[in-house]
Amino acid sequence: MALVLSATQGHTGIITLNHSEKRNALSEALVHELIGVLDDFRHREIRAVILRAQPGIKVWSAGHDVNELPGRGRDPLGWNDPLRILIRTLQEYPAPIIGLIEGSVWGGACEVAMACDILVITPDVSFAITPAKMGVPYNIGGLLTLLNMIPLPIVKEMLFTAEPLPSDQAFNLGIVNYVKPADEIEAFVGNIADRIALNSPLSIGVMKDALRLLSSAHAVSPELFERIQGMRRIVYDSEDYQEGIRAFREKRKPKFPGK
Ligand code: KGJ
Repeated sequence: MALVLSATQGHTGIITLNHSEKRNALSEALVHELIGVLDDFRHREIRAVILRAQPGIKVWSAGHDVNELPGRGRDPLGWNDPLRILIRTLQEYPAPIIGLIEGSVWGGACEVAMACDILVITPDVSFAITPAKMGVPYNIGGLLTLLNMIPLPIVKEMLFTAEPLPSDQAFNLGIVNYVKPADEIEAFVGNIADRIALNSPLSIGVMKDALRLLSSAHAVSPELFERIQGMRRIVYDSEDYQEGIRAFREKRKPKFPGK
């Protein structure tokens, strides 16, 4: 069974996450299929992409596949981690990606949403960024994706509490473009994609890339980078990290020793 479905309508490509049994967790296999579809769309010069889950779903995506997080002592979100590869692919994709979101969005899937160019959600959507529930030190690039979309006090609250941000707050803060009822969202998003497809794909592609480069133009010196990586290492070497992953697998609440 395909973990990801794809379809095209004129110049628009539609990607549907299709692994609801595992709540669309971003496993290596699912990410691989998703990137394969984006490659195909790129060759077919698709001008707008809609990224969605099955209609009416309760969980849009449960985030990183926790069972694929590495054991203690290895960076859980290193350069070649599937989530990292997916985020870069979405950000570097040469046409706009519209996130059509229903249901709850968890952990790394929040970053996937924030890596989309335009977000349209239903009122039942919530975004919970949960590395603190797993003892995971989120990575620098990932924090920057979040910081580019979410005001700092809200990012802090989301990261520290790991609790869901509701749709109305996400809309009021400008994190999402529109909130639409479930029975209207598909037509609404399709219409945005159609309007984008009438414009110059070259102009849009260059502006998207320029915005990506400008918004990632933070001055991170090698020293600062290495310092943050060193701090992160303390976390993924810790008992907290082991306990977080163990607790998820054992379907219980974690008890973090804080070391
Ligand atoms: N990874 C792997 N498997 C998952 C994940 C996941 N993230 N989420 C759910 N699953 C699997 C469960 O283990 C079940 O497998 C199945 O999907 C249904 O889940 O036991 P199995 O059937 O073999 P469940 O929990 O029974 O479904 P619901 O009761 O509907 O609850 C849905 C929830 C999304 C609320 C729940 O599954 C959940 O809390 N999942 C984890 C959400 C989360 O915290 N994700 C963040 C992962 N971390 C990150 O993304 C990152 C980058 N991080 O830094 O931490």
